[in-house]
Parts: sequence; structure tokens; C-alpha cells
Amino acid sequence: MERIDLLVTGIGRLVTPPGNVPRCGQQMREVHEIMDAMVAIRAGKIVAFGTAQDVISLLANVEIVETIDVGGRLVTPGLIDPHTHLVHGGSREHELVMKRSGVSYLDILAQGGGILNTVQSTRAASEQELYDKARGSLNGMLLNGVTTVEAKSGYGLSLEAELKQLRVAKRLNETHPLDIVSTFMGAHAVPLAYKGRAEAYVDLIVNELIPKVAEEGLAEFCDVFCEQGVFSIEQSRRILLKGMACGLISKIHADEIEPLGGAELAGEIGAISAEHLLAATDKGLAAMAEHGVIPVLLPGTSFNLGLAKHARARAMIDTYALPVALATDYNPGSCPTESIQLIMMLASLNLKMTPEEILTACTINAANALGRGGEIGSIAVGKRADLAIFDAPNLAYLPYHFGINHTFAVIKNGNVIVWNRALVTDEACKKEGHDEP
Ligand code: IZC
Ligand code: ZN
Repeated sequence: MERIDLLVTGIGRLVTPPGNVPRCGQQMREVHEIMDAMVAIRAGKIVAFGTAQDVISLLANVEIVETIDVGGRLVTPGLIDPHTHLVHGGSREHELVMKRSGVSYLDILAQGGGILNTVQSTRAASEQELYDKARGSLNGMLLNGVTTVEAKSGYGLSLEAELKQLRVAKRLNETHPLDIVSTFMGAHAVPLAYKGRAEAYVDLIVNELIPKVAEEGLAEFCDVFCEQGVFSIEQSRRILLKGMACGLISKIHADEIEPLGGAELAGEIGAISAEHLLAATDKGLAAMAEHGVIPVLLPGTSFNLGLAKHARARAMIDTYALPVALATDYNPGSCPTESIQLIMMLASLNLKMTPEEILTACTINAANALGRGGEIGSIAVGKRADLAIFDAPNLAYLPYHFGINHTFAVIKNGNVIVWNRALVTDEACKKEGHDEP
């Protein structure tokens, strides 16, 4: 080893799931824990980690450019948020009282509100306005310890407006220190201009939107809101198969409210992940397990919608040995929060997941839900140096002491971009070679 760019010392407790592949069932509880640890970083990657003693002996005669001492804190892999509706205009607090008085999410949508309200605001916004708003949210996520975020389109619902959203996500990925992974979700709702003509809108998605998005390289994944009154199983299958034919990997909003069979469809077509799953049947979960589909659970959404029902995380882990991942579902309607730590608390409270399972769900399993298990999601030699540093004595403390942000610092690609709970200067927060617009 010739040189170390950054040596992270003073790690009181380092906790990480091992390896690159999804951790299934009981494996989710098996995390590696090292007390009094160090992590050595070169060129944005982890080159060594272990007890301070072991790392120091490895580094004899090696030039160390910079050392930081994290003061005995807890260190985990950078957290990964694999399901967000990051880029959008406006907000929907005007629907709050209606929601609290008992009008359902799907009824609000059927009345032309909900997603369709955000479509109006997103279409009306300029690219710069969308960029500025999403950037603010990304900073909030980063301050929470998140280092990679998925972002879905789906508030444009026309060629022009979908491309606008995806271009904003691309520019954010180029200019913001976090990595943003794009998903095309033109099948988020049927736009007003196609009211009563859902099939014609599906034609537009299949014939024009998907080919254009794929041709421009604006998304890696394709997602569909497969739900009663939104897109049917047949429509979802058609859209996702077209996406796959154009090189987009399938994700699916499945069985959130009604058990339509979205989990079964995810298994049938070999989707990388299926999301929500509150109403998924045993047959659906078995199909997912058989075909290696990752369940991405979003407990903030059921919490915010005031539902008594929750995704069956215990059955997924204990009975079906599925590799559960967690995400915020950050969006202006059903889950307006950037806080992955709130989601961790709700996963403990409502999904009955253990602190170790929660960490695995927010790191290596989330990385695999984005097809990036080989690069991120665990502290391992050769992986990107993405670390979250918490003011907490141990893992259980994160979901235990709730309602506050425990993140003290964040390292992304070997750069310290949050320190002492604040964003480090703008300089460090740019990606190399890209100037702030
Ligand atoms: O804006 O309501 N569930 N899509 C599916 C959402 C929630 C986002 C929204
Ligand atoms: Zn969603």
C-alpha cells in the first residue's frame, strides 16, 4: 500500500452487514461488529478496516494524507434510500384535513387530487425550481446519514414533463455529493387528459415514453403503481415488459392497498424489487422468494396514512427468508419525510424488526434493490468509502431514542461532507469536475 488519503480513527463501534449479496431471512440479523476500529480510504474506496491495532500494523510505512478522529462514535455503512419520489413541485398540506377526516388516499386521487395535484405543480415548475427543491431534500437526507438515493419520475405524465423530471435527477446526480439512481415511473397515475382512457395512456407509455427515456439513458429502472383504480396487473405487465425490452429493470408498487397480485407479477417477470406489499398474499410472497425479488418496505407511508395494517415483515423474514429493504417513500402525498431514521424507528415499532435487521435493510439489502450490492451497502475492502457516523453508543439506540437526528458526520466517496451535524463547505459538496449552477 503506498498511500492512504483518509484514515478514520476513534471508531467506538463499527457495525456492518457482510458481503455484497442480499441478506435473506435470518442472515439479516448477522452483522459484524468491531470495537475500537479504524477505516483506511484511498481514492474514494475502502482499502482496509478492522481493529485500530490491526489497521495500524497494516499501515506501517504508509503515507497517511489526512486523519480524522470520530471520538468513539458508532459507524455504519452510509444509509441507502431505495424508494423516493424526490423530484416534484409543490406540496399537499391542503389535503391534510380531508385525509384526517377519513377521505382515503385513493378517493382523493379519484377526485383529481393527490398525485394529480402534484402533477400540476410539477408541470408548472421550471427545471431550476424542481432542482432547487429536490436539492434541499437531498441535503436533509444527507444530514440524516444517507449516501445514495433512488428517485422516481411520475409527476409529469407526458413525454415533455417526464423527461424534465428525469433531467433534473440526472443533474442532481452530477452536482450533488449524494448518488441519485433514476427510475422512470410514467405509470404513476392516469393523467386527466386520458381520464377514462387508461389504455390509451398505457399505449403512450409503451410506444413513446419508455423508448425515449431508454434512448436518452435517463433511467435505470421502470416502476408502475399497480393498484386498484390506477394500473391493473395486465397494464403493469405490459409496461414492465416493454421497459425490460428497452433495458430498464423492473420495480413495482405492489399490493399496497388491495391484494391485486402485484407480488405475484414481480415474481413472474423477475422484478428486482416490489414495494409496499401491505396486502401481499402468501402466494405473492412465495413467488417473490422463489424469484429473488427484494421487498422494499415503506412503514412511513402506512404510519402517515393512519393505517392499522402494516407490511408483514416478520413473515417475510422468518417464513419466506426474503431480504427485506427499507425506504422513506419520500413524496408530497403519502409520506412527506426525508428522515430515514424515522423509518428505522417505525420498522422497529410497527414491523417488529430488530436493530440488526433494520441496519441490513437500510444498507446491503437497499443497495441490492438498486443493483449496487457490489459497490455500496457494506464496509468492505474495495467498496466505496460511504460511511455514516452517529452520536449513539450502539445500533439499538437509533430506533430507541426517536424523533431526533443521530447523525454526527457523513463520509461519501472518501470525502467528509457532513461534520458536527452540518454540511461541510460547498467546495466539498460538489462532485469533481462539476460546478455549481
Ligand atoms: O404523490 O401520492 N403512493 N405514489 C404511490 C405516491 C404514493 C406518491 C404520491
Ligand atoms: Zn412510491
